[in-house]
Amino acid sequence: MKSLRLVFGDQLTRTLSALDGLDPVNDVVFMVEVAQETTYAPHHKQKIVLILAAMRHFAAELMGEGVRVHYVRLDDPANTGSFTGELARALGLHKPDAIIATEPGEWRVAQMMGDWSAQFGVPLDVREDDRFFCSRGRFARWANERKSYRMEFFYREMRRETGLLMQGDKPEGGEWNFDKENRKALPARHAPPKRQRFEPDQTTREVMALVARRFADNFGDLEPFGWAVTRADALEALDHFIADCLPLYGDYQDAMKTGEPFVYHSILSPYLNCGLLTAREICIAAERAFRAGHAPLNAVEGFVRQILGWREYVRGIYWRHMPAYEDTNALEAHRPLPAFFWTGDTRMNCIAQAVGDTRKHAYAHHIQRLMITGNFALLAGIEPRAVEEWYLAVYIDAFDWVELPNTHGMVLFADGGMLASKPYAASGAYIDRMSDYCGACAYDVKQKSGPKACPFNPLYWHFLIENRARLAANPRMAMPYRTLDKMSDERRAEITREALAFLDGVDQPKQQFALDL
Ligand code: FAD
Ligand code: DLZ
Ligand code: SF4
Repeated sequence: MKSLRLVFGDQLTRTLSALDGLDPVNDVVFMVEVAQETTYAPHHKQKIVLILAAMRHFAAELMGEGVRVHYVRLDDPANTGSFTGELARALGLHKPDAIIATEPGEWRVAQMMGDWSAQFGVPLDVREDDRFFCSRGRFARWANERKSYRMEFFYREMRRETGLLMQGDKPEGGEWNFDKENRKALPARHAPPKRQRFEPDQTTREVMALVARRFADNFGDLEPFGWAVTRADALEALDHFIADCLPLYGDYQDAMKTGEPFVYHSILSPYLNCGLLTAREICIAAERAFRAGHAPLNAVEGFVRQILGWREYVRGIYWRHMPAYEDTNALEAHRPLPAFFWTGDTRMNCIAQAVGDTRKHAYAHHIQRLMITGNFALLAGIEPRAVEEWYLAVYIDAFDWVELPNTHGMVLFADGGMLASKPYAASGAYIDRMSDYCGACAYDVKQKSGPKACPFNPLYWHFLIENRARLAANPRMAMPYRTLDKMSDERRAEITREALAFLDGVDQPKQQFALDL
Protein backbone atom coordinates (compact mmCIF):
# COMPACT_ATOMS: atom_id res chain seq x y z
CA MET A 1 0.00 0.00 0.00
CA LYS A 2 1.33 3.37 -1.02
CA SER A 3 0.02 6.59 0.49
CA LEU A 4 0.46 10.29 -0.17
CA ARG A 5 1.06 12.09 3.14
CA LEU A 6 -0.13 15.72 3.12
CA VAL A 7 1.77 18.26 5.21
CA PHE A 8 0.50 21.86 5.09
CA GLY A 9 2.62 24.89 5.91
CA ASP A 10 1.30 25.06 9.47
CA GLN A 11 1.90 21.35 10.11
CA LEU A 12 5.70 21.25 10.22
CA THR A 13 5.88 18.77 13.10
CA ARG A 14 7.74 15.47 12.75
CA THR A 15 5.23 13.77 15.08
CA LEU A 16 2.25 15.03 13.02
CA SER A 17 -0.54 12.46 12.85
CA ALA A 18 -0.40 12.51 9.01
CA LEU A 19 3.16 11.13 9.28
CA ASP A 20 2.27 8.34 11.73
CA GLY A 21 3.30 4.96 10.34
CA LEU A 22 5.09 6.57 7.39
CA ASP A 23 6.73 4.02 5.11
CA PRO A 24 9.81 5.82 3.75
CA VAL A 25 10.19 3.39 0.88
CA ASN A 26 6.66 3.47 -0.55
CA ASP A 27 4.96 6.58 0.81
CA VAL A 28 5.44 10.09 -0.51
CA VAL A 29 5.15 13.26 1.58
CA PHE A 30 3.32 16.03 -0.31
CA MET A 31 4.29 19.64 0.40
CA VAL A 32 3.46 22.53 -1.92
CA GLU A 33 4.00 26.25 -1.99
CA VAL A 34 0.89 27.66 -3.65
CA ALA A 35 -0.29 31.12 -4.66
CA GLN A 36 -3.68 30.32 -3.12
CA GLU A 37 -2.04 30.40 0.32
CA THR A 38 0.42 33.21 -0.26
CA THR A 39 -2.35 35.51 -1.49
CA TYR A 40 -5.60 34.63 0.38
CA ALA A 41 -4.58 37.49 2.68
CA PRO A 42 -2.06 40.26 1.91
CA HIS A 43 0.42 38.71 4.36
CA HIS A 44 3.28 40.62 5.95
CA LYS A 45 6.44 39.80 3.97
CA GLN A 46 8.11 38.16 7.00
CA LYS A 47 5.15 35.80 7.42
CA ILE A 48 5.53 34.46 3.88
CA VAL A 49 9.27 34.05 4.42
CA LEU A 50 8.75 32.22 7.71
CA ILE A 51 6.29 29.70 6.27
CA LEU A 52 8.08 28.99 2.98
CA ALA A 53 11.56 28.86 4.54
CA ALA A 54 10.32 26.61 7.36
CA MET A 55 8.57 24.36 4.79
CA ARG A 56 11.77 24.03 2.72
CA HIS A 57 13.86 23.22 5.79
CA PHE A 58 11.32 20.70 7.05
CA ALA A 59 11.22 18.97 3.64
CA ALA A 60 15.03 18.87 3.54
CA GLU A 61 15.11 17.28 7.02
CA LEU A 62 12.63 14.59 5.93
CA MET A 63 14.70 13.88 2.82
CA GLY A 64 17.77 13.66 5.05
CA GLU A 65 15.98 10.79 6.82
CA GLY A 66 15.50 9.03 3.50
CA VAL A 67 11.82 9.99 3.16
CA ARG A 68 10.48 10.64 -0.37
CA VAL A 69 9.11 14.18 -0.56
CA HIS A 70 7.07 15.63 -3.42
CA TYR A 71 7.87 19.34 -2.98
CA VAL A 72 6.69 22.07 -5.33
CA ARG A 73 8.13 25.57 -5.15
CA LEU A 74 6.11 28.71 -5.68
CA ASP A 75 8.18 29.72 -8.73
CA ASP A 76 8.02 26.30 -10.41
CA PRO A 77 6.57 27.10 -13.89
CA ALA A 78 4.31 24.02 -13.69
CA ASN A 79 2.80 25.06 -10.33
CA THR A 80 -0.99 25.34 -10.73
CA GLY A 81 -1.25 27.67 -7.71
CA SER A 82 -3.72 25.67 -5.62
CA PHE A 83 -3.67 22.72 -3.23
CA THR A 84 -6.27 20.93 -5.36
CA GLY A 85 -4.40 21.52 -8.61
CA GLU A 86 -1.13 20.36 -7.10
CA LEU A 87 -2.78 17.33 -5.54
CA ALA A 88 -4.16 16.34 -8.96
CA ARG A 89 -0.65 16.51 -10.43
CA ALA A 90 0.88 14.55 -7.55
CA LEU A 91 -1.81 11.83 -7.75
CA GLY A 92 -1.14 11.45 -11.47
CA LEU A 93 2.56 11.09 -10.83
CA HIS A 94 2.63 8.84 -7.76
CA LYS A 95 -0.69 6.92 -8.13
CA PRO A 96 -1.11 6.28 -4.38
CA ASP A 97 -3.76 3.97 -2.89
CA ALA A 98 -4.71 6.56 -0.27
CA ILE A 99 -4.22 10.16 0.81
CA ILE A 100 -3.42 10.69 4.49
CA ALA A 101 -3.78 14.13 6.08
CA THR A 102 -4.09 15.82 9.46
CA GLU A 103 -7.18 17.98 9.89
CA PRO A 104 -6.32 21.47 8.60
CA GLY A 105 -6.24 24.54 10.84
CA GLU A 106 -8.67 26.56 8.80
CA TRP A 107 -12.30 26.22 7.86
CA ARG A 108 -11.80 27.27 4.23
CA VAL A 109 -9.16 24.54 3.74
CA ALA A 110 -11.38 21.91 5.38
CA GLN A 111 -14.19 22.86 2.97
CA MET A 112 -11.86 22.45 0.03
CA MET A 113 -10.69 19.02 1.24
CA GLY A 114 -14.29 17.86 1.62
CA ASP A 115 -14.53 17.27 -2.16
CA TRP A 116 -11.20 15.58 -2.73
CA SER A 117 -12.05 11.95 -2.20
CA ALA A 118 -15.01 12.03 -4.61
CA GLN A 119 -13.21 14.26 -7.09
CA PHE A 120 -10.12 12.06 -7.30
CA GLY A 121 -11.56 8.64 -6.48
CA VAL A 122 -8.87 8.02 -3.87
CA PRO A 123 -9.69 7.37 -0.18
CA LEU A 124 -8.79 10.32 2.09
CA ASP A 125 -7.94 9.61 5.73
CA VAL A 126 -8.11 12.86 7.74
CA ARG A 127 -6.62 12.31 11.17
CA GLU A 128 -7.09 14.35 14.32
CA ASP A 129 -4.57 17.12 14.99
CA ASP A 130 -3.31 15.78 18.29
CA ARG A 131 -0.83 18.65 18.70
CA PHE A 132 -3.68 20.39 20.54
CA PHE A 133 -4.55 19.43 24.12
CA CYS A 134 -8.29 19.56 23.42
CA SER A 135 -9.74 17.81 20.38
CA ARG A 136 -12.67 19.39 18.56
CA GLY A 137 -14.90 16.61 19.92
CA ARG A 138 -13.70 17.20 23.50
CA PHE A 139 -14.46 20.92 23.19
CA ALA A 140 -17.93 20.15 21.83
CA ARG A 141 -18.64 17.94 24.86
CA TRP A 142 -17.52 20.73 27.20
CA ALA A 143 -19.58 23.30 25.28
CA ASN A 144 -22.69 21.11 25.22
CA GLU A 145 -22.76 21.00 29.00
CA ARG A 146 -23.22 24.76 29.47
CA LYS A 147 -25.30 27.72 28.39
CA SER A 148 -22.38 30.13 28.09
CA TYR A 149 -18.64 29.73 27.70
CA ARG A 150 -15.98 31.20 29.94
CA MET A 151 -12.29 30.59 29.31
CA GLU A 152 -11.51 30.38 33.02
CA PHE A 153 -13.72 27.29 33.55
CA PHE A 154 -12.50 25.63 30.38
CA TYR A 155 -8.92 26.25 31.50
CA ARG A 156 -9.51 24.61 34.89
CA GLU A 157 -10.74 21.48 33.17
CA MET A 158 -7.66 21.49 30.95
CA ARG A 159 -5.43 21.84 34.02
CA ARG A 160 -7.17 18.87 35.68
CA GLU A 161 -7.01 16.77 32.52
CA THR A 162 -3.36 17.43 31.75
CA GLY A 163 -2.12 17.62 35.35
CA LEU A 164 -0.16 20.76 34.46
CA LEU A 165 0.56 22.89 37.56
CA MET A 166 -1.54 20.63 39.78
CA GLN A 167 -0.98 19.20 43.25
CA GLY A 168 -3.26 16.17 43.16
CA ASP A 169 -6.68 17.58 42.32
CA LYS A 170 -5.80 21.09 43.61
CA PRO A 171 -4.19 23.89 41.62
CA GLU A 172 -0.56 24.58 42.44
CA GLY A 173 -0.36 27.42 45.00
CA GLY A 174 -4.03 27.03 45.94
CA GLU A 175 -5.37 29.34 43.19
CA TRP A 176 -6.15 28.80 39.52
CA ASN A 177 -5.11 32.28 38.42
CA PHE A 178 -2.53 34.79 39.71
CA ASP A 179 -3.36 37.67 37.37
CA LYS A 180 -3.72 40.17 40.17
CA GLU A 181 0.09 40.01 40.48
CA ASN A 182 0.57 40.44 36.73
CA ARG A 183 -0.38 44.03 35.99
CA LYS A 184 2.80 46.00 36.60
CA ALA A 185 4.03 48.79 34.34
CA LEU A 186 7.71 48.70 33.38
CA PRO A 187 9.81 50.98 35.58
CA ALA A 188 11.28 53.85 33.51
CA ARG A 189 14.88 52.60 33.58
CA HIS A 190 14.11 48.89 33.30
CA ALA A 191 15.50 47.33 30.10
CA PRO A 192 14.05 43.92 29.12
CA PRO A 193 16.62 41.36 27.90
CA LYS A 194 17.96 41.53 24.37
CA ARG A 195 16.15 38.92 22.29
CA GLN A 196 17.80 36.15 20.38
CA ARG A 197 17.36 36.43 16.61
CA PHE A 198 18.53 34.01 13.93
CA GLU A 199 20.68 34.85 10.90
CA PRO A 200 18.98 33.71 7.65
CA ASP A 201 20.88 30.87 5.92
CA GLN A 202 21.12 30.28 2.15
CA THR A 203 17.66 28.63 1.93
CA THR A 204 16.00 31.46 3.83
CA ARG A 205 17.86 34.06 1.75
CA GLU A 206 16.45 32.43 -1.42
CA VAL A 207 12.94 32.71 -0.05
CA MET A 208 13.58 36.32 0.95
CA ALA A 209 14.65 37.10 -2.62
CA LEU A 210 11.47 35.41 -3.91
CA VAL A 211 9.32 37.43 -1.52
CA ALA A 212 11.14 40.66 -2.45
CA ARG A 213 10.32 39.93 -6.11
CA ARG A 214 6.76 38.67 -5.85
CA PHE A 215 5.39 40.47 -2.81
CA ALA A 216 7.17 43.82 -2.96
CA ASP A 217 3.93 45.73 -2.30
CA ASN A 218 2.82 43.67 0.69
CA PHE A 219 2.79 45.32 4.10
CA GLY A 220 5.88 45.22 6.30
CA ASP A 221 9.66 45.24 6.29
CA LEU A 222 11.39 42.21 4.85
CA GLU A 223 14.70 42.89 6.60
CA PRO A 224 16.02 42.34 9.11
CA PHE A 225 14.51 38.84 9.23
CA GLY A 226 15.49 37.14 12.50
CA TRP A 227 12.89 34.40 13.00
CA ALA A 228 13.82 30.75 13.49
CA VAL A 229 12.82 28.57 10.53
CA THR A 230 14.03 25.18 11.79
CA ARG A 231 13.04 23.10 14.76
CA ALA A 232 16.58 23.26 16.18
CA ASP A 233 16.50 27.07 16.20
CA ALA A 234 12.94 27.18 17.52
CA LEU A 235 14.07 24.96 20.41
CA GLU A 236 16.86 27.45 21.08
CA ALA A 237 14.30 30.26 21.12
CA LEU A 238 12.30 28.28 23.67
CA ASP A 239 15.36 27.76 25.89
CA HIS A 240 16.17 31.46 25.66
CA PHE A 241 12.65 32.44 26.69
CA ILE A 242 12.61 30.04 29.65
CA ALA A 243 16.05 31.10 30.85
CA ASP A 244 15.89 34.86 30.34
CA CYS A 245 12.27 36.00 30.13
CA LEU A 246 9.87 33.62 31.86
CA PRO A 247 10.74 34.72 35.43
CA LEU A 248 9.40 38.26 34.78
CA TYR A 249 6.80 37.27 32.15
CA GLY A 250 3.93 37.59 34.62
CA ASP A 251 4.95 40.86 36.24
CA TYR A 252 5.21 42.73 32.94
CA GLN A 253 2.71 40.80 30.83
CA ASP A 254 0.53 43.87 30.24
CA ALA A 255 3.32 46.46 30.03
CA MET A 256 4.08 48.41 26.84
CA LYS A 257 7.20 50.43 26.16
CA THR A 258 8.48 52.44 23.20
CA GLY A 259 11.18 50.53 21.32
CA GLU A 260 10.54 47.32 23.30
CA PRO A 261 8.03 45.35 21.23
CA PHE A 262 8.76 42.03 22.95
CA VAL A 263 9.09 43.04 26.64
CA TYR A 264 9.13 39.63 28.42
CA HIS A 265 6.80 37.85 25.98
CA SER A 266 7.85 34.51 24.57
CA ILE A 267 7.57 35.39 20.82
CA LEU A 268 6.97 31.69 20.32
CA SER A 269 3.55 31.95 18.62
CA PRO A 270 4.98 31.76 15.07
CA TYR A 271 6.74 28.48 15.89
CA LEU A 272 3.77 27.03 17.73
CA ASN A 273 1.38 27.91 14.94
CA CYS A 274 3.47 26.50 12.10
CA GLY A 275 4.41 23.39 14.07
CA LEU A 276 8.11 23.86 14.82
CA LEU A 277 7.25 23.65 18.53
CA THR A 278 4.36 21.92 20.26
CA ALA A 279 2.12 23.35 22.94
CA ARG A 280 2.83 20.37 25.17
CA GLU A 281 6.62 20.73 25.15
CA ILE A 282 6.40 24.48 25.82
CA CYS A 283 4.05 24.05 28.79
CA ILE A 284 6.18 21.23 30.20
CA ALA A 285 9.34 23.38 29.88
CA ALA A 286 7.61 26.24 31.73
CA GLU A 287 6.34 23.95 34.49
CA ARG A 288 9.82 22.45 34.87
CA ALA A 289 11.25 25.97 35.34
CA PHE A 290 8.74 26.53 38.16
CA ARG A 291 9.50 23.21 39.87
CA ALA A 292 13.25 23.94 39.63
CA GLY A 293 12.69 27.28 41.40
CA HIS A 294 13.79 29.24 38.32
CA ALA A 295 10.48 31.06 37.69
CA PRO A 296 7.71 32.08 40.09
CA LEU A 297 4.18 30.71 39.95
CA ASN A 298 2.53 33.97 38.85
CA ALA A 299 4.74 33.95 35.73
CA VAL A 300 4.43 30.26 34.93
CA GLU A 301 0.70 30.01 35.58
CA GLY A 302 0.07 33.19 33.52
CA PHE A 303 2.12 31.79 30.65
CA VAL A 304 0.63 28.29 30.72
CA ARG A 305 -2.87 29.81 30.81
CA GLN A 306 -2.24 31.59 27.50
CA ILE A 307 -1.45 28.30 25.78
CA LEU A 308 -3.46 25.68 27.66
CA GLY A 309 -6.36 28.09 28.22
CA TRP A 310 -6.74 30.84 25.63
CA ARG A 311 -5.16 29.12 22.64
CA GLU A 312 -7.20 25.94 23.04
CA TYR A 313 -10.38 27.85 23.95
CA VAL A 314 -10.34 30.10 20.87
CA ARG A 315 -9.67 27.10 18.64
CA GLY A 316 -12.59 25.27 20.22
CA ILE A 317 -14.94 28.18 19.60
CA TYR A 318 -13.71 28.58 16.02
CA TRP A 319 -14.39 24.98 15.03
CA ARG A 320 -17.66 24.75 16.91
CA HIS A 321 -19.15 27.90 15.42
CA MET A 322 -17.69 28.36 11.96
CA PRO A 323 -18.84 29.42 9.44
CA ALA A 324 -21.69 31.35 11.11
CA TYR A 325 -19.30 32.80 13.69
CA GLU A 326 -17.58 35.24 11.34
CA ASP A 327 -20.87 36.67 10.02
CA THR A 328 -22.13 38.15 13.28
CA ASN A 329 -21.83 41.87 14.00
CA ALA A 330 -23.50 42.23 17.40
CA LEU A 331 -22.53 45.89 17.86
CA GLU A 332 -23.54 46.77 14.29
CA ALA A 333 -20.17 48.34 13.58
CA HIS A 334 -19.81 49.59 10.01
CA ARG A 335 -17.09 52.23 9.80
CA PRO A 336 -14.23 51.60 7.36
CA LEU A 337 -10.75 50.80 8.63
CA PRO A 338 -8.69 54.03 8.81
CA ALA A 339 -5.67 54.12 6.51
CA PHE A 340 -3.33 54.64 9.48
CA PHE A 341 -3.69 50.97 10.39
CA TRP A 342 -1.48 50.35 7.34
CA THR A 343 0.65 53.50 7.34
CA GLY A 344 0.99 54.27 11.06
CA ASP A 345 0.52 57.87 9.98
CA THR A 346 -1.38 59.26 12.97
CA ARG A 347 -0.65 61.55 15.87
CA MET A 348 -2.02 59.01 18.31
CA ASN A 349 1.41 57.88 19.47
CA CYS A 350 0.20 54.59 20.93
CA ILE A 351 -1.22 53.54 17.55
CA ALA A 352 1.81 54.82 15.64
CA GLN A 353 4.05 52.75 17.94
CA ALA A 354 1.96 49.57 17.68
CA VAL A 355 1.71 49.82 13.88
CA GLY A 356 5.43 50.66 13.66
CA ASP A 357 6.38 47.56 15.70
CA THR A 358 4.05 45.50 13.53
CA ARG A 359 5.54 46.77 10.29
CA LYS A 360 9.10 46.14 11.50
CA HIS A 361 8.68 42.74 13.17
CA ALA A 362 5.32 41.32 11.97
CA TYR A 363 4.72 41.18 15.71
CA ALA A 364 3.10 43.23 18.46
CA HIS A 365 2.38 41.72 21.82
CA HIS A 366 -1.06 40.85 23.11
CA ILE A 367 -1.79 44.08 24.96
CA GLN A 368 -0.80 46.19 21.96
CA ARG A 369 -3.14 44.08 19.79
CA LEU A 370 -5.96 44.13 22.32
CA MET A 371 -5.75 47.49 24.06
CA ILE A 372 -4.24 49.77 21.41
CA THR A 373 -5.26 48.84 17.86
CA GLY A 374 -8.06 46.55 19.03
CA ASN A 375 -9.45 49.02 21.55
CA PHE A 376 -9.43 51.76 18.92
CA ALA A 377 -11.26 49.55 16.40
CA LEU A 378 -13.86 48.64 19.03
CA LEU A 379 -14.45 52.19 20.24
CA ALA A 380 -14.51 53.59 16.70
CA GLY A 381 -17.04 50.98 15.52
CA ILE A 382 -14.95 49.60 12.65
CA GLU A 383 -16.57 46.88 10.50
CA PRO A 384 -15.41 43.49 11.89
CA ARG A 385 -14.50 42.03 8.50
CA ALA A 386 -12.10 44.91 7.80
CA VAL A 387 -10.42 44.62 11.21
CA GLU A 388 -10.10 40.85 10.84
CA GLU A 389 -8.49 41.18 7.42
CA TRP A 390 -5.93 43.53 8.91
CA TYR A 391 -4.99 41.26 11.82
CA LEU A 392 -4.83 38.23 9.54
CA ALA A 393 -2.46 40.04 7.20
CA VAL A 394 -0.03 41.83 9.47
CA TYR A 395 1.02 39.30 12.14
CA ILE A 396 3.52 36.53 11.59
CA ASP A 397 1.48 34.15 13.78
CA ALA A 398 -1.88 34.90 12.10
CA PHE A 399 -4.01 31.94 11.05
CA ASP A 400 -7.78 32.18 10.76
CA TRP A 401 -8.53 29.71 13.58
CA VAL A 402 -6.73 31.85 16.17
CA GLU A 403 -6.90 35.35 14.66
CA LEU A 404 -10.65 35.31 13.99
CA PRO A 405 -11.94 34.53 17.51
CA ASN A 406 -9.43 36.94 19.05
CA THR A 407 -10.47 39.76 16.76
CA HIS A 408 -14.15 39.04 16.27
CA GLY A 409 -14.84 37.89 19.84
CA MET A 410 -12.24 39.25 22.22
CA VAL A 411 -11.55 42.61 20.60
CA LEU A 412 -14.75 43.58 18.78
CA PHE A 413 -17.41 41.78 20.84
CA ALA A 414 -18.98 41.08 17.44
CA ASP A 415 -20.11 37.65 18.67
CA GLY A 416 -22.27 39.34 21.31
CA GLY A 417 -20.29 37.93 24.24
CA MET A 418 -19.81 34.27 23.30
CA LEU A 419 -16.05 34.36 23.85
CA ALA A 420 -15.62 37.17 26.40
CA SER A 421 -17.98 38.30 29.13
CA LYS A 422 -17.57 42.00 28.37
CA PRO A 423 -15.92 44.26 25.80
CA TYR A 424 -12.28 45.15 26.55
CA ALA A 425 -13.04 48.88 26.16
CA ALA A 426 -10.75 51.40 27.83
CA SER A 427 -10.06 55.13 27.82
CA GLY A 428 -6.63 56.72 27.53
CA ALA A 429 -6.00 56.32 31.28
CA TYR A 430 -5.41 52.58 30.88
CA ILE A 431 -2.90 53.12 28.06
CA ASP A 432 -1.14 55.77 30.12
CA ARG A 433 -0.91 53.47 33.14
CA MET A 434 0.52 50.52 31.18
CA SER A 435 2.86 52.32 28.74
CA ASP A 436 5.18 55.28 28.19
CA TYR A 437 3.37 56.25 24.98
CA CYS A 438 1.35 59.18 26.26
CA GLY A 439 4.36 61.25 27.33
CA ALA A 440 5.45 61.61 23.70
CA CYS A 441 1.97 62.07 22.22
CA ALA A 442 0.52 65.15 20.53
CA TYR A 443 -2.62 64.61 22.58
CA ASP A 444 -3.00 65.00 26.33
CA VAL A 445 -4.28 61.86 28.01
CA LYS A 446 -5.48 63.82 31.06
CA GLN A 447 -7.77 66.09 29.03
CA LYS A 448 -11.30 64.79 28.67
CA SER A 449 -12.52 67.23 26.03
CA GLY A 450 -11.27 69.93 23.72
CA PRO A 451 -8.81 69.96 20.85
CA LYS A 452 -5.90 68.37 22.73
CA ALA A 453 -7.91 65.67 24.55
CA CYS A 454 -6.75 62.10 23.97
CA PRO A 455 -9.19 60.69 21.37
CA PHE A 456 -9.61 57.51 23.41
CA ASN A 457 -11.39 59.58 26.09
CA PRO A 458 -14.43 60.84 24.14
CA LEU A 459 -14.44 57.65 22.06
CA TYR A 460 -14.71 55.50 25.20
CA TRP A 461 -17.76 57.31 26.56
CA HIS A 462 -19.29 57.60 23.11
CA PHE A 463 -18.94 53.83 22.73
CA LEU A 464 -20.95 53.36 25.94
CA ILE A 465 -23.58 55.87 24.84
CA GLU A 466 -23.93 54.28 21.39
CA ASN A 467 -24.19 50.74 22.75
CA ARG A 468 -26.34 51.36 25.79
CA ALA A 469 -29.17 49.15 24.55
CA ARG A 470 -26.78 46.28 23.91
CA LEU A 471 -24.47 46.54 26.91
CA ALA A 472 -26.12 48.32 29.86
CA ALA A 473 -27.72 45.13 31.20
CA ASN A 474 -24.35 43.36 31.36
CA PRO A 475 -23.48 43.25 35.09
CA ARG A 476 -19.78 43.69 34.28
CA MET A 477 -20.61 47.01 32.58
CA ALA A 478 -22.64 48.36 35.51
CA MET A 479 -19.87 50.55 36.89
CA PRO A 480 -19.02 52.49 33.73
CA TYR A 481 -22.72 53.00 33.01
CA ARG A 482 -23.23 54.36 36.54
CA THR A 483 -20.43 56.86 35.90
CA LEU A 484 -21.90 57.79 32.52
CA ASP A 485 -25.31 58.32 34.12
CA LYS A 486 -23.86 60.75 36.63
CA MET A 487 -22.72 63.03 33.79
CA SER A 488 -24.89 65.96 32.77
CA ASP A 489 -26.85 65.89 29.52
CA GLU A 490 -24.58 68.69 28.24
CA ARG A 491 -21.46 66.65 28.96
CA ARG A 492 -22.88 63.60 27.20
CA ALA A 493 -23.83 65.79 24.22
CA GLU A 494 -20.32 67.22 24.15
CA ILE A 495 -18.81 63.70 24.17
CA THR A 496 -21.00 62.66 21.26
CA ARG A 497 -20.14 65.79 19.30
CA GLU A 498 -16.40 65.45 19.83
CA ALA A 499 -16.32 61.71 19.19
CA LEU A 500 -18.28 62.05 15.95
CA ALA A 501 -16.14 64.97 14.78
CA PHE A 502 -13.07 62.83 15.38
CA LEU A 503 -14.52 59.79 13.66
CA ASP A 504 -15.67 61.78 10.66
CA GLY A 505 -12.14 63.02 10.06
CA VAL A 506 -10.40 59.83 11.05
CA ASP A 507 -9.22 58.74 7.62
CA GLN A 508 -7.32 61.94 6.93
CA PRO A 509 -3.51 61.73 6.82
CA LYS A 510 -1.91 62.73 10.13
CA GLN A 511 -5.27 62.28 11.82
CA GLN A 512 -5.70 64.55 14.73
CA PHE A 513 -8.48 65.64 16.90
CA ALA A 514 -9.06 69.26 15.96
CA LEU A 515 -5.46 69.97 16.87
CA ASP A 516 -4.77 72.14 13.85
CA LEU A 517 -8.32 73.46 13.40
P1 FAD B 1 3.02 35.19 24.86
O1 FAD B 1 2.48 36.34 25.62
O2 FAD B 1 4.39 34.80 25.16
O3 FAD B 1 2.01 34.00 25.12
C1 FAD B 1 2.41 32.63 24.99
C2 FAD B 1 1.58 31.93 23.97
O4 FAD B 1 0.23 31.87 24.38
C3 FAD B 1 1.55 32.58 22.59
O5 FAD B 1 2.69 32.22 21.84
C4 FAD B 1 0.25 32.05 22.02
O6 FAD B 1 0.46 30.80 21.40
C5 FAD B 1 -0.61 31.83 23.25
N1 FAD B 1 -1.60 32.90 23.38
C6 FAD B 1 -1.52 34.01 24.15
N2 FAD B 1 -2.66 34.71 24.08
C7 FAD B 1 -3.46 34.05 23.23
C8 FAD B 1 -4.76 34.28 22.74
N3 FAD B 1 -5.49 35.32 23.12
N4 FAD B 1 -5.26 33.40 21.85
C9 FAD B 1 -4.55 32.33 21.46
N5 FAD B 1 -3.31 32.05 21.89
C10 FAD B 1 -2.78 32.91 22.77
N6 FAD B 1 -2.34 34.78 18.44
C11 FAD B 1 -1.92 33.98 17.45
O7 FAD B 1 -1.20 33.02 17.69
N7 FAD B 1 -2.29 34.21 16.16
C12 FAD B 1 -3.08 35.27 15.82
O8 FAD B 1 -3.42 35.45 14.65
C13 FAD B 1 -3.52 36.14 16.86
N8 FAD B 1 -4.30 37.20 16.58
C14 FAD B 1 -4.70 38.02 17.59
C15 FAD B 1 -5.52 39.10 17.27
C16 FAD B 1 -5.95 39.94 18.29
C17 FAD B 1 -6.86 41.07 17.94
C18 FAD B 1 -5.56 39.71 19.60
C19 FAD B 1 -6.03 40.60 20.70
C20 FAD B 1 -4.77 38.64 19.92
C21 FAD B 1 -4.32 37.78 18.92
N9 FAD B 1 -3.51 36.67 19.21
C22 FAD B 1 -3.12 35.85 18.19
C23 FAD B 1 -3.21 36.30 20.59
C24 FAD B 1 -1.90 36.88 21.14
O9 FAD B 1 -1.88 38.27 20.99
C25 FAD B 1 -0.68 36.26 20.50
O10 FAD B 1 -0.76 34.86 20.60
C26 FAD B 1 0.60 36.69 21.20
O11 FAD B 1 0.72 38.10 21.16
C27 FAD B 1 1.80 36.03 20.56
O12 FAD B 1 2.99 36.52 21.11
P2 FAD B 1 3.85 35.66 22.12
O13 FAD B 1 4.17 34.35 21.54
O14 FAD B 1 5.00 36.53 22.51
O15 FAD B 1 2.84 35.49 23.32
C1 DLZ C 1 0.36 30.84 5.45
C2 DLZ C 1 0.83 29.94 4.35
C3 DLZ C 1 1.48 30.48 3.25
C4 DLZ C 1 1.79 31.93 3.15
N1 DLZ C 1 1.85 29.70 2.22
C5 DLZ C 1 1.63 28.36 2.27
C6 DLZ C 1 1.98 27.50 1.20
O1 DLZ C 1 2.47 27.93 0.17
N2 DLZ C 1 1.74 26.18 1.33
C7 DLZ C 1 1.16 25.65 2.44
O2 DLZ C 1 1.00 24.42 2.53
N3 DLZ C 1 0.79 26.45 3.45
C8 DLZ C 1 1.02 27.78 3.40
N4 DLZ C 1 0.61 28.59 4.41
C9 DLZ C 1 -0.08 27.98 5.54
C10 DLZ C 1 -1.50 27.61 5.13
O3 DLZ C 1 -2.25 28.78 4.90
C11 DLZ C 1 -2.13 26.71 6.16
O4 DLZ C 1 -1.35 25.59 6.27
C12 DLZ C 1 -3.51 26.30 5.78
O5 DLZ C 1 -4.31 27.38 6.00
C13 DLZ C 1 -3.98 25.09 6.54
O6 DLZ C 1 -5.23 25.28 7.11
FE1 SF4 D 1 -2.67 57.12 22.86
FE2 SF4 D 1 -4.15 59.04 23.98
FE3 SF4 D 1 -1.88 58.32 25.11
FE4 SF4 D 1 -1.86 59.66 22.81
S1 SF4 D 1 -2.59 60.39 24.78
S2 SF4 D 1 -0.62 57.88 23.32
S3 SF4 D 1 -3.68 58.84 21.80
S4 SF4 D 1 -3.69 57.03 24.85
